[in-house]
Amino acid sequence: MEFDDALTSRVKELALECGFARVGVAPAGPVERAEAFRAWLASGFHADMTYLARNVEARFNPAKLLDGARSVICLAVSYSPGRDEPDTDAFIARYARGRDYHRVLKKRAQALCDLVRAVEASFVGRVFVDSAPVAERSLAAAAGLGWIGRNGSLIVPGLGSYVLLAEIVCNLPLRPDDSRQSGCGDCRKCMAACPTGAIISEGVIDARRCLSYQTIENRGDIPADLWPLLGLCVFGCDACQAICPHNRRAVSGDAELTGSAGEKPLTLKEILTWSESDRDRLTRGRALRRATHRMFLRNAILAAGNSGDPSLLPLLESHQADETLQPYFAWATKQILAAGRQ
Ligand code: B12
Repeated sequence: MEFDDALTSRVKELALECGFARVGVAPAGPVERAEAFRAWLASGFHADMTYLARNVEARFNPAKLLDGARSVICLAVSYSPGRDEPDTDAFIARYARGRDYHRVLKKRAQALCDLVRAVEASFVGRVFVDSAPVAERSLAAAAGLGWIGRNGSLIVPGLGSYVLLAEIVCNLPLRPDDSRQSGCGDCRKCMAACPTGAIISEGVIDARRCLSYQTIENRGDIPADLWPLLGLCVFGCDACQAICPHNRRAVSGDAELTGSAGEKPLTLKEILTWSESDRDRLTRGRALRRATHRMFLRNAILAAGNSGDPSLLPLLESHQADETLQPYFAWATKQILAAGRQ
């Protein structure tokens, strides 16, 4: 295939102008790893995220997502705090502390499409941000943005793994980048740091044990054996990323995503007193919105139990009457009372 090197360089310059920290190109053809993905599904590691089992072929072949597709422009933005941030007693995963990344990245990618079209009128492209069956990490790795770490995340040299991904599948003949070697070396800190042992082998996560799945995706009940392991997690978990040496060295990321643009950190006291409309108002425009009011309460009650903080007991009691939260309430109360006796 003939590639247009001048156009490739111009597209990459424009991507940086649109606010992306990294850009790379992958060919719009079959991506290796479809078999590993199928094996992951067959093991049941996807829990109840049954949508992942649909359209596996398209997920690993972006050519199926656009007629005439030739290239995938892979884009990354950093949300790294760039320092050790003090956490409150309600742990919110870093990716969800700022504005909703789907919106932020989509807007920037659409602006990039407009600029590319102005340079090359024949451009046709489709933007994806976690919005369709697209193997985003595999594509980003194929486009040389970084490597897949033992924690399963894409690690970008200089940025670490606190990055979010977007793609533009397009018809332009862009030159693909080379993929990179892993930079994890012998380090296995992430595997040891996972509170639930969810990293069952290198880069393979059993979502059923992952606290990110349990607190953000699981709309039913969290298995009781995980309650004490949840720690203070109310929305997601960063244990396998916070320990990563590549994140300790990373520079700070985008203010829109890190929450440094003005979002106030949440506390257990606040969440435990939220009404449905408080939750609605305070999660608007944020990735936090994915959890329902009941999920926030369920998670905050468990975190309160793990905090051992007696000042939270009266707030817990206000949820006693909710039948669906009753087992969590009973357990958390017992934990706090037991902590007080020690
Ligand atoms: C389902 C999902 C989850 C699930 C399952 C996670 C998992 N590890 O599979 C849950 C809810 C647990 C989850 C958690 C998180 N998620 Co999530 N999630 C997704 C989603 C929608 C699909 C991922 C998927 O298909 N998983 C199944 C596994 C088997 O596939 P995979 O992770 O892509 O793994 C493949 C690659 O690693 C590849 N591979 C491995 N080695 C190599 C080597 C080479 C050379 C190549 C080419 C490929 C390759 O093979 C694997 C199998 O096919 C993607 C968005 C998307 N459409 O891709 C976001 C996504 C992966 N999530 C993201 C984030 C931010 C998170 C959290 C950090 C959020 C949090 N803090 O709570 C955690 C991290 C947990 C972890 N350690 O993985 C980001 C990750 C960015 C990054 N730096 O990697 C994504 C890409 C969203 C985005 N648009 O930015 N997530």
